[in-house]
Amino acid sequence: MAGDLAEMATGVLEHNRRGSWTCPSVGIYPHLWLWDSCFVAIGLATTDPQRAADELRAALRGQWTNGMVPHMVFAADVSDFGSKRLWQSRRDQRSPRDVETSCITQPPILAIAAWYVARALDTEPRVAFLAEVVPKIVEHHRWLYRERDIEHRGLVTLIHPWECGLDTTPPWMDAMRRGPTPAWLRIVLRWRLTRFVRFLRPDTRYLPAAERSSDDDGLRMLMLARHDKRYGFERRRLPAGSVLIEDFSFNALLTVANRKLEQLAAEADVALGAELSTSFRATPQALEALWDESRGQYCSRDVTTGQLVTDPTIATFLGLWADLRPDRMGLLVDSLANDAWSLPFPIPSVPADSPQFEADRYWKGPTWINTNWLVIQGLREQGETQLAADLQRRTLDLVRTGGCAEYFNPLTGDPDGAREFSWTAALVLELLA
Ligand code: 9WN
Repeated sequence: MAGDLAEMATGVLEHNRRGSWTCPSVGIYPHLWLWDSCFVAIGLATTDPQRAADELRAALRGQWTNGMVPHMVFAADVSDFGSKRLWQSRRDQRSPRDVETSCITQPPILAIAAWYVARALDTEPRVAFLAEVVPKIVEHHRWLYRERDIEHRGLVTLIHPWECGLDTTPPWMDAMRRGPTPAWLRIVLRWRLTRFVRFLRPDTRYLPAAERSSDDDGLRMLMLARHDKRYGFERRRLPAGSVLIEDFSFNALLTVANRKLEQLAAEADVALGAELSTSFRATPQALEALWDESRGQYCSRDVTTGQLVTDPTIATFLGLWADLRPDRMGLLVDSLANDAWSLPFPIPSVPADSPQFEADRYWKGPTWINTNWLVIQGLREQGETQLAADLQRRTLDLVRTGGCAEYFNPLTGDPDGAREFSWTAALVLELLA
């Protein structure tokens, strides 16, 4: 049985392979996405470490001279006029000259992926790999703290939901609704005219609209990207009132990545410097300020209002791997057993008792394999080996039945979204190993 699953997963990664890197899914996602390629590398490390190393090298080809690693690197042979035109990365002198990229980032899991890959490589290629990638990843973390933690609070601020990876997650959609909305957009939204421009959306050409972001959320995200573009996608230049979020899941993953990077940097003999080390130490402590006592969960903070955005989401459980305050880690583990989280096919991206819960819609309820994988690592970190093993078994069963889908209905286990999705396949390989 495990053999069949591994074969299926390997087949998906082969199908989505684009030379030295892997796209998330042929058709709907034809380019390189940062955290997707990191998950792909983590999975491939168990079967083909050299290809895994190349996957990370390909993601780093997009790195800007200021250290930023963009969330997308465009495939040269795919004409995607709308998307490339949105970013126009080459207009910024700091972007790479040989590839086009987006101008924002994505969850900072490069160091985590590099750690898994390094562990799998033999000594000689490992030394060469670390010498090549560690200085680049260090520069990426330096950029995160220099350009996105400008108040030195220890938390990175995101400027667009696409940066958090959980794109349409309720806290971000709420924050966008509060953000500046041009008069014409208010009219379009009020009169529900967005459905008339659905034909402009590439994703609904491939998948049912009910499984994707709503037209309203989609248009707001596009308009926010255009707003950010006016200010060069630079957090420092964005005017007051812009959508700015200290995102919990991003910063929790950053904490894990910082720890991995410290290990890799020591091995590769790369100095982090006092300033970066100070920032690394500040983040876990700063994350505690995002704890919402009344609901017993971690939340993101809206930098503009200073308020926590308290809609419950899967993000809180990513704190387990960050290994924050022990009493709070215990509460998180306990709440996984609550009825709203403990659905037949866990873990939903939004709990079932939330008014925003929609079982088939993107990041508003479905179960995703990458977040399950991250929670499994967190449960292991907390010494909850039995719970981790149980979630691992249920995650593998879900894919065994439903295939390597992008996400799954947490009530029925039915597959949703793209059907041959790379990070689902890759993380299955990692879980099987
Ligand atoms: C925008 C590729 C990416 C993932 C994100 C997921 C989705 C893009 C989109 O697909 O985002 O970046 O087109 O909606 O939300 O996590 O990296 O798989």
